[in-house]
Amino acid sequence: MTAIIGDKEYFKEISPVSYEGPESDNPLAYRFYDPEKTVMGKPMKDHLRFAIAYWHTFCNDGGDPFGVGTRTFPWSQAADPLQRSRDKMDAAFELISKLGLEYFCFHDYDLVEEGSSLAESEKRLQHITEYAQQKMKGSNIKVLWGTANLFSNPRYMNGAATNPDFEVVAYAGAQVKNAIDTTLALGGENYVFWGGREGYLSLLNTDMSRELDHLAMFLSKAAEYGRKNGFKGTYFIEPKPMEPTKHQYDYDAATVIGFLKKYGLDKDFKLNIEVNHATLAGHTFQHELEVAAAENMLGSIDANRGDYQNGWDTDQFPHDIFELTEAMLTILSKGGFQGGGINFDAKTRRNSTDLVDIFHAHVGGIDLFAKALLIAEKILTSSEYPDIRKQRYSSFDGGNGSDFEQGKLSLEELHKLASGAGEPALRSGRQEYLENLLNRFI
Ligand code: XUL
Ligand code: CO
Repeated sequence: MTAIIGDKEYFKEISPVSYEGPESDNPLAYRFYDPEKTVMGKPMKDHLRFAIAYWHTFCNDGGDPFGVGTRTFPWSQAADPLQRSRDKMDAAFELISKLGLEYFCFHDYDLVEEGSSLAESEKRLQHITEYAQQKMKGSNIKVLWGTANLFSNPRYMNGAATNPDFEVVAYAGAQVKNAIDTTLALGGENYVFWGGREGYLSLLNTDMSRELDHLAMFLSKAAEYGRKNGFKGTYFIEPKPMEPTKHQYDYDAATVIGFLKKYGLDKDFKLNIEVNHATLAGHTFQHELEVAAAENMLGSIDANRGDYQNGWDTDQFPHDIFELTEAMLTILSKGGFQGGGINFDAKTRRNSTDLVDIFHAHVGGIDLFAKALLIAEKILTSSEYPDIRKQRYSSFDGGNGSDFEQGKLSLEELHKLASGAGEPALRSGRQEYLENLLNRFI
């Protein structure tokens, strides 16, 4: 059996992170994340289902458009690419288990480097799948979701499923088949489609309606393939409005839901909502969660934050307790995630060059979500918040309001009721009261 912590022990100086309580001043301890603690009827860890993002944490060396990488990962040094992929997986299992977590998420070409041909890439994927299966057997570490990288290789410069050249669409199909196979072989609980370069750089050369038809066809064939081969999990679409393309077709939750319904894909797909994608779309994180939950499609989230002065996807680790409390209020009151969890799609800054920085980043993010969960639980179970919200709509709980909800009142009847009733009384939305209430519990 392959050990969870390999012979090399990449994070030797770091002991397993554990819960020490709110009074602890140990920066590498959890002050709020107490995995087995019961919150509204189930263990905290089952509410949150934290996952590590393979790409940021184990692949991203800090390179940006202005400079090369700043990190030389010890697991990326072997001469042989298969050895490098095994070393990377050893580092991943070590970090995940030292953080006390149970899940990771991956793109196909995070697990291995893409080969010089499809056949070579498949061989590499097969190799790492067998290695991962062995490592998983000796641990409680699982796959929250897998996906395919359909955006890095130059062949995808004009998109993958929406590429104007059929050859590229077929190639993307082959890659998704392999990524679904890998996800299935690793018992992955979900499969994600983020629309990498599915969008346009210019409408002058783009037939948008044809590209959208192609995207829907591609997704339906991918979903069908997974089901035929025993995939029981959920397919997620991850909305994002822009970057890398000028306009991404999966712009935001509302756009994606409309698209899924138009093409009859809404039974098989739910949404993976990412904080920084929500803010790039001009929404709050909570807004996107509410839109998804309203359609029973709140599948999973990618946790991070943007920089509110910057207009791009900075993918920073979360640090805003108010934003997360609002989010947890929605998540908890809508019954949690449908199949998914919280994937840290976040990266340390380019100048955070110590291996321990990766731990500080995750410990902070995990603890903040745990704290927000506890605050949201208190607000929902022991404050006036649920009542205030309920009261606001109480005029629909009986009488004419209830008749209206049931479709029993025509426009003429509304006219008649209004004519007899005079000017409606003004009722405050009490926004400041509610904002203060959140801060009181925070
Ligand atoms: C990019 C992004 C992706 C997806 C997976 O902005 O969020 O990492 O989460 O492809
Ligand atoms: Co993401």
